[in-house]
Amino acid sequence: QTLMTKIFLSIFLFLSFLGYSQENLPLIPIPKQIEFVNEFFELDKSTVILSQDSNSFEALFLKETIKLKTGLDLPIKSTYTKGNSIQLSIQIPDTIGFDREKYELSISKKGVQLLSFSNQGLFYGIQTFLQFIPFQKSDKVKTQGVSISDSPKFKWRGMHLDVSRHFFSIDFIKKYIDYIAMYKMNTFHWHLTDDQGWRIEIKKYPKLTEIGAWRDGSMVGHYNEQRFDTLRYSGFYTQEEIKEVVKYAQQRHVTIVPEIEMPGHALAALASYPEFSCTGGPFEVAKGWGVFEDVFCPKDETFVFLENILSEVIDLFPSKYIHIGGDESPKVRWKNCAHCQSLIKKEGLKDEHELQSYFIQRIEKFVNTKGRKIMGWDEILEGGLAPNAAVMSWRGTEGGIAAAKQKHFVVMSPGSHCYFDHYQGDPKNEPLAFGGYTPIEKVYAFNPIPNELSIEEAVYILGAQANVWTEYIETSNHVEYMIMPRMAALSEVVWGTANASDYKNFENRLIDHLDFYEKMGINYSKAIYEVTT
Ligand code: TNX
Repeated sequence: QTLMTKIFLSIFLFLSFLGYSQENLPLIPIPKQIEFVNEFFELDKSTVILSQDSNSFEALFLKETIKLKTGLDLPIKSTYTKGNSIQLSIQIPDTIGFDREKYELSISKKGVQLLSFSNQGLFYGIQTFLQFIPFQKSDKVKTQGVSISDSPKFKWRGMHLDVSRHFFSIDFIKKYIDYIAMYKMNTFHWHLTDDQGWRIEIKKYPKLTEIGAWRDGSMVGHYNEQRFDTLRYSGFYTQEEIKEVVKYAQQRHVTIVPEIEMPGHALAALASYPEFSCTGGPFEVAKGWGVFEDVFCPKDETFVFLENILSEVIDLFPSKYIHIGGDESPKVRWKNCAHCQSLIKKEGLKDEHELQSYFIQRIEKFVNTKGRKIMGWDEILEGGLAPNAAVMSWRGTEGGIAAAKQKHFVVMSPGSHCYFDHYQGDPKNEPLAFGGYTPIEKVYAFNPIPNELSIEEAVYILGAQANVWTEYIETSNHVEYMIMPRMAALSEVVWGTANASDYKNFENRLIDHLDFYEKMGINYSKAIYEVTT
């Protein structure tokens, strides 16, 4: 061979190798590091799943999903057998502060090796490996050789769901958790209470669900039309059901953060126990959407009531954070309440905003005594942030920026990029939505760390989440439509590998996911195919 042929040959090999690019792999979120190996792994009925613990959830999950997608029913074994295998191994970390979410996946002719420091990392590696396997009955599946090293950028990779405006069954909540886990997200923010319905059983206060979980009609059509139906509407989760869901989520490495709204968005609670309002009521569970003037009154009895509720909530949910709401709480009742005004004087407060801050701080103290932390919507900044509170920034990123500068932890969830109740396509082709326009490209372009923050301040940004308010979303089918495929885009943002300038690359990888939704019977929006003008 002459030198020239050698050079030509290597250029040719190099170019054909470039043909394997990220876009050919249907991986979402795309891993941090991928190296292509020029060989294939063949999965067939002789393949064995090797797991130190053959009863681990991770091994079973891998087995069941391979079976669902291909029909192949692979055995799980705990000791090495010769031949073709998918090996799951947990490594003992030799450093403190190791990354439990990190994993390494190598796929080669010889087999599949998955390595992590924890079951959580293994689970993410499994999710990645499963994306290599087409959803197609087959007794031989060829997968591209790769060597992947991967870990997420953000700790909080969340999805929220409002179950007050409309109620969703436990079975659907489990599916929702499956979707979160499938995209390696790790937080489910469960918005359990609001004006239109109280959805969690509290043993000490049974009227919360006997009365508060029901309403005598619902708004229909757009808010501006002010039309209502007269159907009784209800739904709530028993504590037994909640325990079951918490366990289900734990297996899938999803933390559930419950939200109990206060002092506003409290009409369902006040309809059940009007004595905790400033006027004494009576009240009705709200039928329409919006913001209501009757809120919890900052009386000692109200704090006892809320603390008893929070105690039961804390016993059910092991999450570090308990979300206490704090958003959209009108101050007019407090302005006209003698008790509130004398409390303002007694505590040396300036106004009702500082009274709200006093309210949240008092709740924070209680939650902290239980070893937990509070998180609230960005309104909790007004009148002074409670000392240990984390902020969820929804009215843009400004609240989050202010909180991070005060060294408080932040989850970014701005209406501009993270509201999945907004339209994702041209409103004339879409079901009625709250308003706003948040197409998938916009979600994909979101950066949870605003330029205004220094490197030291940016450390306080825990991550981001999408919110799904359900005023206009009545069915689980419609919830799926609103989140899919936008949450795929968000998952790559919070995993930290989204490249907004190469949206096309993401879109190419998404095609296989749409096919997966199709085969799984998951509803999704086709707005992505819309020609934008
Ligand atoms: C504002 S976002 C709310 C919700 C509504 C939502 C509609 C937030 C903290 N509060 O109560 O459902 O707008 O998008």
